[in-house]
Amino acid sequence: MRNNYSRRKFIKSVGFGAVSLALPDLMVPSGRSENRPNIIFVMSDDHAYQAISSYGSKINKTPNIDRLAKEGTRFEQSFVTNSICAPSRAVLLTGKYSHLNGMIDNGTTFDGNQQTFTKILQKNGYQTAMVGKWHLKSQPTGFDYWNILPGQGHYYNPDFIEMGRKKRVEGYVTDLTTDFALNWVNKRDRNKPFCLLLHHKAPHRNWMPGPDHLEKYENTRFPEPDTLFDNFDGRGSAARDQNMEISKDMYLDYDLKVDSEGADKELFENEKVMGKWWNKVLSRMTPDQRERWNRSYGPRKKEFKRGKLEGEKLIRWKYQNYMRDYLRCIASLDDNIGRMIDYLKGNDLYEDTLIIYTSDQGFYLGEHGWFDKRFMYEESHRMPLIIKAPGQKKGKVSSDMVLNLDFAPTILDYAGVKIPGDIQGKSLKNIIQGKTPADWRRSVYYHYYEHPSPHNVKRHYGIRTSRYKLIHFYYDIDEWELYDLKKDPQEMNNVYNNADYQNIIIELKEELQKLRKKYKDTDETKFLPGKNRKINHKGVGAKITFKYPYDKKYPGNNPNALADGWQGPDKYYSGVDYSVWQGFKKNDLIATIDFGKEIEINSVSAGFLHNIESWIFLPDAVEFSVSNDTNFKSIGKVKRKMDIKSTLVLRKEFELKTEGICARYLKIHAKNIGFCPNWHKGAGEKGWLFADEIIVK
Ligand code: SGN
Ligand code: CA
Repeated sequence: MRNNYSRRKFIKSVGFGAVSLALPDLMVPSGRSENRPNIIFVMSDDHAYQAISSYGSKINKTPNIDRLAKEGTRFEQSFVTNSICAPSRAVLLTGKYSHLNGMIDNGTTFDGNQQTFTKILQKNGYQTAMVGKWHLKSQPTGFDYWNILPGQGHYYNPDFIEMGRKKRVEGYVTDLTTDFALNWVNKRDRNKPFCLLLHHKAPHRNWMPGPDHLEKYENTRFPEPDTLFDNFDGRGSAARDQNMEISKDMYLDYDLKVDSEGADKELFENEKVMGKWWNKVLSRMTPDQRERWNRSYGPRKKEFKRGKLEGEKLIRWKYQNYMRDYLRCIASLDDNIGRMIDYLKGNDLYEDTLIIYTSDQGFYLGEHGWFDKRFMYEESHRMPLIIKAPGQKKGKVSSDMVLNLDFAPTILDYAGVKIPGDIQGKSLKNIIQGKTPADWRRSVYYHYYEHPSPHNVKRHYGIRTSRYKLIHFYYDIDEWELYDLKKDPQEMNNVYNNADYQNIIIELKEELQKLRKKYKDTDETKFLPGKNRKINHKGVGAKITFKYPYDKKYPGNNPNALADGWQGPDKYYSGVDYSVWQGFKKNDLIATIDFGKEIEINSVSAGFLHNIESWIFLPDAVEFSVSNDTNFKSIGKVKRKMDIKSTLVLRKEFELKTEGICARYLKIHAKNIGFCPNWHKGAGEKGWLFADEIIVK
């Protein structure tokens, strides 16, 4: 098998192979002691509890994850505090809610100078490592060893950044992540206990199965969720307005693997396709991998073409194939968890290691017709959580309400380290030992911020008790929802306005306020995006002519938007109002500003937006020229100083001091990147330049 061959080659290249894996380390002290167990925290990405057999999955089997559940504790009421990737990871590291650790959405950058549990472990004699998906933008801190995927990472032949050095590695991401992690365990300092964070990319979108499972489930028909055809009657505008529907928000090529290469137009009519980026992803494969892939996915494309599917039939077809790919990714994940368990057993590490399995949050597998997460509704609010602690009673199931906030203190507790007072979570050790404290929490608090964003889930916060869920959607709407989970476990009926529930609502709102106070999340405005500002300057009211017109989609407030005094904000949390920005697609911004008469110019400055996730790039340079007739003379060029690859979202001023130049006309030339560069998701597609105001003083 070709795949095995290349994996063997890889294993050799990192100097560790199957042989050393199987050898028990009898000769060396394992470095652990009674009170200081080794710790392995395994986190997958978007693994729904509905797709784990010990959680009662109706669609797949996960024998290896189930092994952990059989010997450990499975948590049935485990919740995330903010259902999205990077924020969830920041909560794990800090044991604090997003508003305190600062990582409120995927667009933010994690401040690695703050306290994290791995830094505390290091100070207390642990060696620590982080392998796999990181997604926090800043470099990892608090680890003796790290080897991470940049950004979201790739499934095939991914790049890894090992202690700052990036290289592409041949193989499948789930196998490689396990290889790197176990390799580190194998080479660790055996005089110290260790803590390893093993973070899998799988089964994150776009669900690309590994070479071992490309045809699994090919003939399986998965039961459809009851709510696959939900029409959102009985819910508010947040549920209606999202963009995460299997029916309309999946790409036929990138998500559903109906290859767009050479596809006839008719085949893709009315369907979303990704095009170039999908081909770019495919092009990472070796010829062998590509051939295997094409062989496995050829029949799907043919079937799609033959079926001429529409309406409900098409949704059903998409659901089945979404499940096939998603569950194939999980099959590799489960295999690799088996490989990890076998390694630990073979090396006499299994019994005494604290092993945690979880996902960064839950996920929709067609419930409400959706994929993705973000909502405080059940499927994305709940996360799978299995903990196997040394010496615990086997096969325990806990229905205590726990949070990802509790991971850091639980690990510190098991490591015998004092839990700092500013950590907001609670250790789960007592629960695992069968002694749930009498005052254990009876409600959990939630807050989601990333809006607007591609999936368009509104900002909301709320409270969940074992029976009720109260949610407040805010910012651009003001809507409350209440669900009675006992009568309505699928959350189909918002009973907020039902007279029978008015007393419950009063109680829940009181409790919600208490939690907001307790967790210090009372400032409603802190993470709202900045507002557009009005600035007075000499250019306001000037007339502008363009060499290339701005794009109709982003006209700013008006045709003279670049000299109307309106400027975008400095704070770019999700939800910013983009109305003042004029957008130029592929073209440079070349504009002449006519002040109507000669004026004295002491400085000129132009503001540009940087948001590469939306394909908006700062210009390389901005040149200013002046004239009183038609002969423009350059007065200076301002170069971009920031790294164009930066994923920060911000506005940058390009400012030139001009010291008393007099002129009637000012010309500005800002150079657009043209086409998205090779390293970018939109590689080869037209890039954007966004300008808001040219300030003349
Ligand atoms: C990507 C995905 C989204 C997903 C976000 C966040 N789109 O943008 O579907 O919600 O990541 O996921 S894709 O077209 O790039 O696949 S997260 O796990 O990082 O939070
Ligand atoms: Ca303006």
